[in-house]
Amino acid sequence: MKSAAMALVVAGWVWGWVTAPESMRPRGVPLSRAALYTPAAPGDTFTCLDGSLTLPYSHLNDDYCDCRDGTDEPGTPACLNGLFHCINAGHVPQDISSSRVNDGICDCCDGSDEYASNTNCVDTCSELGREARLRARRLAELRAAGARLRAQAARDGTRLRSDLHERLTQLDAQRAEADRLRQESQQMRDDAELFENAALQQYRDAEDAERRQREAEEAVSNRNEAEETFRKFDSNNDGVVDVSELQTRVAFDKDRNGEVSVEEATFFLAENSDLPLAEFVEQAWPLIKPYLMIGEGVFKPPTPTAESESTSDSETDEDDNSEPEETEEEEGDDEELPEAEEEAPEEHVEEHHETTPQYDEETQRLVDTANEARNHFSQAEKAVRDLDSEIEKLKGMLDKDYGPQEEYATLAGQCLEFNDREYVYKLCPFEKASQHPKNGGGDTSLGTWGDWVGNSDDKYGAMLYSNGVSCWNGPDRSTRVNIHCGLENRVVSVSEPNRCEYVFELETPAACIDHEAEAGEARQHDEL
Ligand code: MAN
Repeated sequence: MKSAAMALVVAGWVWGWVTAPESMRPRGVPLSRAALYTPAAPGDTFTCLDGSLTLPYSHLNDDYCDCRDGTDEPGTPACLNGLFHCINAGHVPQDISSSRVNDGICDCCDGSDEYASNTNCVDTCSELGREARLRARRLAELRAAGARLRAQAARDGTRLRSDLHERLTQLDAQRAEADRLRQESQQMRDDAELFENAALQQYRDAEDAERRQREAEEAVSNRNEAEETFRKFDSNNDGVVDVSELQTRVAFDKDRNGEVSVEEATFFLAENSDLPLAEFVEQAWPLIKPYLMIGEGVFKPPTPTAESESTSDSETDEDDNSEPEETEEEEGDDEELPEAEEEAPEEHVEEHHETTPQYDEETQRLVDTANEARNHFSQAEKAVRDLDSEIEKLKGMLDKDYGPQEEYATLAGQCLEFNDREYVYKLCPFEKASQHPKNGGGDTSLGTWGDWVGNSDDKYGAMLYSNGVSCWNGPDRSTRVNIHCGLENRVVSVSEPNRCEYVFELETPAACIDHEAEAGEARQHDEL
């Protein structure tokens, strides 16, 4: 035994072995593989670990690369694809590319990679190991504390989901009942309207007859007025009204220049030089009447002064036909009459004030009943609509994935804010992300809830909110939310690594998994 150990120590000098008895291995080889590098008997050969070549042990770590996989030179930089293993006692062992061996840079915390360079590496493994263990302990404590909160969140989330289910069942039942009531009230409304319509028909008929009568009377009076006007305008009684007869009427001075031109008068004769009675009534009267009505003050001209002016027109017209324009000129009123050529004043429509007709008692009772039935029906319709929208909202909530144990469910309905220099960012989990400029302006949507997008072994490690407001000359805004274990639900940072692509870091107890406790539970389970 003793002599075998001696033989290895001697061989170490030859093959670049690390000679400390606790690490009997060729340099750069992990202890777990040391046996592969140890000859079982004198004369044994070494086979590259990929099996590609067999060589004498003396070729190991001789600074010449023999194996394709680089396994004959674990402790020298000879093979480009070789790996050098540092034990890093007191910290975590590490494999570095063998090209880094003796390159003057201390890569391993134990300095073992620089065994033949001028660089003097200090062994910092104990210190680094202590810090790493402290960090790991703190993280484990955080996870343990967070995991208790997570368990609570999972219980709350599970209850929330079952409450939502229960509520949905109730709502479905309420909707069925509401739908029944709607159909019933629709039927009642239709029935009531049948009676109402029948009763109202006699009133409608009477109203129609009254309207027709009124229209007929109006037509007669219009015609009488037209004929009367014709007789008045036909001052020489020759059976036609001509342009010169109209030129004496100030009402036809459309451009208000003090005289009625031939063009103006011709316009009112529907582009004729004269018209007999029948044609006058048919063609000229519709053009003339509105202007005479202005004269009579039936039309309200655009400005208050026009009224007095119209009055003077009409008086002049009534009194005599001689040069009435003077009056206007003298009054210095330059208000314009309507531009008849382009747009004649609209036919005056008498206002009929709609008054609710007085019905007989029975009809009134049927109208009241129908009104009440209509009200009932619209209330019943609204009840169904309200239930539908509540059901839809609830289904939307139930469709979402709140984590394997519903531990993220209590985050739904909350909104978390993060303030940076320019913006207040808001995250409403499972709903939306937004950005609000501090110097005023509205919210910008950075996306609405999309999906879980963590990596394959940690699906719940990140969320995506997409289809936000589109970026000028760029994509629609979107937000990735990376999730970390923390004792509170908190957005701890927001960044925009690419334009309009935001990254939120969210801490939440829902992400705290106590690996140690879980491993313990798994062990207990296995033992049972
Ligand atoms: C706004 C903000 C920014 C974004 C630009 C892109 O200013 O939404 O975050 O980068 O628009 O134009």
